[in-house]
Amino acid sequence: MSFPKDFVWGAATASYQIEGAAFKDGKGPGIWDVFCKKPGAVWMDHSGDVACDHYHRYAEDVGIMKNIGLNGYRMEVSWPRIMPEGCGAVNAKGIDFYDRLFDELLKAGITPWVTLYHWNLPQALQERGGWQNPDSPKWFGDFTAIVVDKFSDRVVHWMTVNEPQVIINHGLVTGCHAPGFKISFAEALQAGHNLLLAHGRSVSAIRSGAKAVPQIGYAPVGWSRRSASDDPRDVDAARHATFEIDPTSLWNSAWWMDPVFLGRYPDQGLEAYGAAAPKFTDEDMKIISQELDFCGVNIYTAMAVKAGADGRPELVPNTVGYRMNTYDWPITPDVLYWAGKFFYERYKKPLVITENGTCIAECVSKDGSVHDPQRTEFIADHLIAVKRAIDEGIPYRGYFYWSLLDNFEWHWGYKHRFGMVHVDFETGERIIKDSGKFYGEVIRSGGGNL
Ligand code: GCO
Repeated sequence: MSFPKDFVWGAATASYQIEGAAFKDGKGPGIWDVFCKKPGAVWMDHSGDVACDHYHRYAEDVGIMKNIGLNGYRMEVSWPRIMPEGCGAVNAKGIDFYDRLFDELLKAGITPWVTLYHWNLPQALQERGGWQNPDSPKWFGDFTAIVVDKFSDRVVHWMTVNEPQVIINHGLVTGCHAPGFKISFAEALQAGHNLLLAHGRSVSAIRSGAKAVPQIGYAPVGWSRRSASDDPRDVDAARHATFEIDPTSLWNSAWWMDPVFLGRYPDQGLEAYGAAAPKFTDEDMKIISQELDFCGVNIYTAMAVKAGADGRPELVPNTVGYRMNTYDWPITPDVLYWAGKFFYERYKKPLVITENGTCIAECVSKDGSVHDPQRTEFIADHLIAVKRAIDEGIPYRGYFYWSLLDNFEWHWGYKHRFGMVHVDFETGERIIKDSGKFYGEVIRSGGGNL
């Protein structure tokens, strides 16, 4: 099996989850710095105060990436580290950190792919209403312009917003994520509209300010349904279910991707959400739907559906004892085939898996290694599904494993280990797991060892 010669073999992280140095060198507080201080908000009251201490250990981590053989690295530029108040003043020491990190990556032959918003909102902006404030798109556009001005001589690949579904649902509806609010569904959808406008303003800022021709994408949750079989009726049912919108839920793809790639909210979604749907203008939709260069999607798992007697999608229950990770997410490798097929059919853009990974309760063995066969098999099986899609003409351009390092898993703190590199959170010691070594063999063989 071989992948395109220019296929991007990467791993992904996010600033709050790995950097630490949460209050150092001029960085301003972000919403997660505040949220973690609320007793009980995060498992064991963990925080990203230190995390993987990547802020100080970045050169070692780039060396690990090179050792594994990555040719791409998805990371986030931390908004509160660059602009402590979210607007206005720029923190020179923040710029300096990312200058050094980008230089280290390029020296190692690793291409940086930059996420501009992976949930790290400056607290000062949250205190002005955060994503509920209609000025938030401008705030994000201005932040983007500064990052592009400083780094677009070395950064060509950009993703604007990571997982709008989670930002709005977890941050503003269930409150399990920062800032921990529980607003109404209608207010949440209006905030979601501001977030999509912020994506659009960020695209404009990249296009107008980039010093090199940029490749711009976005990294929503690639929410989907798998087909239970290759029977066309099941495939049709899975395609329909992948883009259908549940009136009581934000968990879907079409509401968050149709405006960006097709320039309009899906009619079925407007009908389903009814009076809760946001107020918007044609001008808004033009801002949101500026041309992108790729369709990034974060995909971990998906349920299967089959066609019922009436052709309508019917969920196929997980088998008893189904394979799962420590989040209880089913392990469903063919999701990368089916989701790739359906997203390419609808949006006609080259695809990048901006996140895919699994969390396992592994540990350091007595021999000093971390043996994680489940993760090795996870990576192999998901890449085999990507190759099946590529062989059918679906243009997958890259795969970013989530995550490079074990890291701060949001409101679960350090409970779930996703990394292909083990981190001892007491000492900071890194150990490349067996899966990381396997991924290196995949990269060196161009997928030939799958
Ligand atoms: C997400 C986030 C990541 C998570 C990872 C595991 O997709 O939720 O982008 O930051 O850590 O997905 O949940």
